[in-house]
Amino acid sequence: MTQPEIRAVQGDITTIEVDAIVNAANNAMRGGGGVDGAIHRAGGPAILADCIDRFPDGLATGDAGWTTAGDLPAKWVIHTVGPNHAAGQTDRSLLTSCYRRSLEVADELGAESVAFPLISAGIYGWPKDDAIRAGLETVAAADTQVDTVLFVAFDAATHQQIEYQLNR
Ligand code: AR6
Repeated sequence: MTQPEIRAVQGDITTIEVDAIVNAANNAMRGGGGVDGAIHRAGGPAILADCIDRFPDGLATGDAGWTTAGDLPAKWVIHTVGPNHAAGQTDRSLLTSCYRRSLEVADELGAESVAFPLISAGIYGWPKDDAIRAGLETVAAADTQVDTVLFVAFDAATHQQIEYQLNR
């Protein structure tokens, strides 16, 4: 059993040079707002084309699947669908499943480094402190060949919150 090294970084996930970045997508997998919109904008149309091709029916909540990363520095985008807390999906196992399934997909790809955004913590309204805890504890307990996992926060305050939980 190997566990990855976990680090917190601040910035725009589309610029991070890792093997795979994770997208907080929706069930349809045809783009959206937040980090999803940023990834499709920065990666170009190849990502949407691959989503349509490989996921004609989209993805279930809690599941993950990969596409090309198009023009991004990463090799792959791993799309995962977090629970929409704001719409009443409060089953935490769906959120932890996103992290676990994303790392399983990373293992299928042979990705050694993976960057996650805070899944469900934006438009989907999962309370941020618990979204951080769910991500960190699931990755820390995962049995994966991935050796480095970055948690990417868009803003300084969130980055500090992640650092705090990581170091306690
Ligand atoms: N880099 C890193 N983090 C980011 C970036 C970025 N470029 N942009 C936003 N974040 P969200 P969700 C942070 O709303 O809550 C979309 O429409 C953001 O501050 O992107 O899972 C999808 O299509 C927050 O902490 O994802 C779905 O419909 C985190 O990423 C829905 O939103 C997640 O916020 C998914 O909502």
